[in-house]
Amino acid sequence: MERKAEVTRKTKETDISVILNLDGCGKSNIKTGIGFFDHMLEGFAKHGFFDLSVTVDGDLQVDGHHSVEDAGIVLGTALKKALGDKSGIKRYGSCILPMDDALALCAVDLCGRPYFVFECNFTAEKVGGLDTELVREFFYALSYSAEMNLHIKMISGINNHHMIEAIFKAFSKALDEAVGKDARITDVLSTKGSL
Ligand SMILES: [Mn+2]
Repeated sequence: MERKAEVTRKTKETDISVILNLDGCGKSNIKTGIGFFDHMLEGFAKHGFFDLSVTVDGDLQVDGHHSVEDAGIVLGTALKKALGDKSGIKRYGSCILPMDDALALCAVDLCGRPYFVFECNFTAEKVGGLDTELVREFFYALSYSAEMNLHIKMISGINNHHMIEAIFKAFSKALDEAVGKDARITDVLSTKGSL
């Protein structure tokens, strides 16, 4: 059975729909109105082998904040929904991902409790149409709505495009591992009996 979810969310600031298939092949159809953010979500889908459709109609006349933050909320909600009772999954995943000068670390625990750590200092205000400070907002929102522990750390980096892209790809690889199944896990991987 495919682990798939479709979530829509409409407020006065944004109108968002996300379709996520955790057992996909990396196909994506992304339209957020922010080109660089589309590029990041396409990479996330590709490298995690997720099929992902994201449509964001947001108040970009204000700025990108609501669009990016709310996309994180809806993607996190879709992830939580697609995971169901989390039986059979590895739960933990991590990745240290290089991209030229940038080296990003990402670790996730799909434990049902949100916790977020983000250590990265950007040196540019914007990359393309994306405010670099929104990278933190996106992953914060995603970690809370998916109810996961998420640690992101930039080990080193010079170019802000590379740094952000390394973060998205490291997250993608870490998440792909965490949602992956292990034949030895017959129930839920927790001494509590639930995640
Ligand atoms: Mn790129």
